[in-house]
Amino acid sequence: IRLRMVASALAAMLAAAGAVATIPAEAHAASGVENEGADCQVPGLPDEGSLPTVSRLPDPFTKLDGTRITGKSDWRCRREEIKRLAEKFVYGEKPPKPSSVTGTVSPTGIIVNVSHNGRSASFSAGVDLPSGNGPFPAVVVLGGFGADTAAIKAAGAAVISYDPLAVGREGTPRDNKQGAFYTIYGANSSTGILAAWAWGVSRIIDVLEQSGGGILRADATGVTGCSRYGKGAFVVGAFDQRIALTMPIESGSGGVAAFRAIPGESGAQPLSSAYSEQPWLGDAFGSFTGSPARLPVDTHAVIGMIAPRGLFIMDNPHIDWLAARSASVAALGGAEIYKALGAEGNITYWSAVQDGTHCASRSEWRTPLQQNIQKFLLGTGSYTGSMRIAANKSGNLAEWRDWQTPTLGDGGGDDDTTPPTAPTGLAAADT
Ligand code: MCU
Repeated sequence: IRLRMVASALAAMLAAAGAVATIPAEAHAASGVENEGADCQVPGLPDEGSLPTVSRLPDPFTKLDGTRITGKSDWRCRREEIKRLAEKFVYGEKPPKPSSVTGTVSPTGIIVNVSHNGRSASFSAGVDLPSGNGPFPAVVVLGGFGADTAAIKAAGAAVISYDPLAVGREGTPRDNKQGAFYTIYGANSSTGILAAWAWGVSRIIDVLEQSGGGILRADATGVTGCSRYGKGAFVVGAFDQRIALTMPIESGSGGVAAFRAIPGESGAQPLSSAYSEQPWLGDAFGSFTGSPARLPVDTHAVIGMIAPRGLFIMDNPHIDWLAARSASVAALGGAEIYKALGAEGNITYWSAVQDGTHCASRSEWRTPLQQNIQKFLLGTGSYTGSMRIAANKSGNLAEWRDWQTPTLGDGGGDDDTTPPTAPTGLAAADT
């Protein structure tokens, strides 16, 4: 009976919220929580010294215990393993919500105040609403360039202008990192600034949730950015399951590009350069710049952390440095995870574009950008994702894997914990 009461209360809430219920289940794959797998029991992670060399993309479906997942619901805890491996060896740890997050949302801006363990920090972001009546979905735009903000607004989403450098600065040495994240977690934190930027976006979403959703909806957030901010957008989407749509642009090395593929891609930014140019990646990645084949995860698995949520990857095949062939390898590998989860239509990779200018405004992406916003943030339209890979920067997945994509059952396999609850705190509170 209590369950039924919860269900009807939930239905009433959804009806009151209006727009939520209109988003079809497949498209509205975003979660109500930052990390659905937080309660998964993950075996001990390997030590850096014991990692085997695996020259192809590691099998994303094989768990740390050596067995393969068998059901779609098993992805929840396999994703948690990938998350922890990616934190340990690639990005550094992204801590969960701090003990206090407060702030405000207005039609022109968002203020975020955070405190944790006796340390406090604040940062703000701009808000630019589309025409019409809210509450609106929003796309967080990292940095001030490369994203088609006019197209975002014309599609009916607000733009949240986020300056990542306020949360994780560039130009600092690794032992003296700066910005709101490091004010809280310490200047010698080993977490790289991409994960710090992701933490900042998660705190913005916390504030949206607390605001009551009158201006901006908290359940329909996208993220985008170009170049270094494309790397950031990718990590933001991977590490917060409340993000419904992730749209990295020309993200290159340290972004979508498969780490293993980069050394063999002529002209691509070397991993040592991506590691040293800025503290984008975590300090631990320094051990892998010359041996990415020892990494237990690659970026195809980070794409898998986003699955089955909306993902629209944009790349530029005209500048070798941007590593678009390696990104296509990751996208093709990651798309296998979307397929296994029955959500192949939720991923798009698009590098077939004319203009060679880095972070240019591109007419080819305008329509799919708006269709992705409609599908994942507004719940309208009938868009289906696809691979539009430039011929000169097209990787061959067959050369990069020795595993096959499983047919995952609809029920659970041997899920490691209780099944996921409905995307609301209500069901959990009922148990
Ligand atoms: C693709 O992103 C970076 C690239 O990794 C850097 O090497 C280069 O200096 O800057 C690019 C960028 O952020 O351009 C705006």
